[in-house]
Amino acid sequence: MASILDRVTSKVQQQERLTRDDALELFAVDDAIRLGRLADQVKRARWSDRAHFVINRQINPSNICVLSCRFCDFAAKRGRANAYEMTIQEVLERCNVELREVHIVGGLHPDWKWEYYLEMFRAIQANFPQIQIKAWTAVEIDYFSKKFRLSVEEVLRQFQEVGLVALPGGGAEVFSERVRKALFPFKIGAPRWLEIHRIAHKVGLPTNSTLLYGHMETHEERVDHMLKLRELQDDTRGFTPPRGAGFMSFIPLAYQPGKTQVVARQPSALEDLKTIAIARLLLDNIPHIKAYWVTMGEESASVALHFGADDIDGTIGEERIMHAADAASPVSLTRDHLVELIRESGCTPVERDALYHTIQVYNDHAYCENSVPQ
Ligand code: V47
Repeated sequence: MASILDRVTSKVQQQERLTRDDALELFAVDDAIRLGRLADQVKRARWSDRAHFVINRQINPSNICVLSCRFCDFAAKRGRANAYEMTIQEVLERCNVELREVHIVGGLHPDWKWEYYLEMFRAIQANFPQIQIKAWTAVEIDYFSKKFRLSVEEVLRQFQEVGLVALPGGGAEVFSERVRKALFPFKIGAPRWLEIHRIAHKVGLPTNSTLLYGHMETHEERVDHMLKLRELQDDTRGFTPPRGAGFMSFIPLAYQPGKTQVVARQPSALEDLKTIAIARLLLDNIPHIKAYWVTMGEESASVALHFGADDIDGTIGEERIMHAADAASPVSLTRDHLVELIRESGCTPVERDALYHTIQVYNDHAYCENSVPQ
């Protein structure tokens, strides 16, 4: 009988979709190198040897959060020594003229007013018109909608008016009620997360998607999570022609255990690479698979560019969520460092904006603009 890798190879050649069982069997294969090569072929058919990155900055305006999720080391209660809140001026101080994207997410703050959130974006737009704002997870959008008694559509519409161009993929964790009850019982679950992304796609906001893995979830739960994303993407992609507003990317987030004692250590590099490869093969309708260097580490992220990933996020500037959980990676990387990292892995660095439009292709030491197929 043909092996799972033979069967999946033939499905890939025939452009046939992988099933739940295929993905589960792939998690069990020993030949991770062959799995990676197959995912790399699929990635290359779409993106050639290109690897995307963005000059960006993460800003977490506050870690004060009404929730206390068991897996999270970032959130704090007001009055605790590590609790902080930024003024709009402090948010602006983290922006500069080099940036293409700001990625803004934070705790569910108990008292900030709706106007504060809108004013933050207005100030960024007024001072740095070249910056695209990608902000607020579905968890935050749900919170704003309930707290300020606005529909989700209205929350998104008002943010779009002041510059929001995309939603990040956070807050999805893993779409499993079993895990939710154990690790984040008061946070929205899969149906609401998916509903909010569906609405975002409908109003023309592209979004990202994530999976938090390497804690107590099973491979079945990982695969079911990815399949729910694939299903939503089938439904909503193309809501807004010509580009369509669906998921732009999928980002597997390797869990950093920090002080939570949920697990003793983060997933192995092999587990990270297999998850990237299976995502590339299973998520045939999500264009970008991101190897997030902050959680994977630079070393695994550069290998992941040969296991199906075509993106490594960006310069980041200041990362607080994973570093609150003692992530070993740096908090920031320079553009030159990212370009070198990608080149050393044998790929062509492609600088992009928040919506994956090409800014520069770094061919050897020269570059040409806008030459990557979208
Ligand atoms: O939702 C929290 C995760 C997410 C830990 O959309 C942790 O481009 C690992 O979503 N170890 C927020 N993960 C980060 C996020 C993200 C990051 C980069 C790019 C994009 C994008 C989105 O981080 C949370 C949660 O799933 N998280 N704590 C931890 N200790």
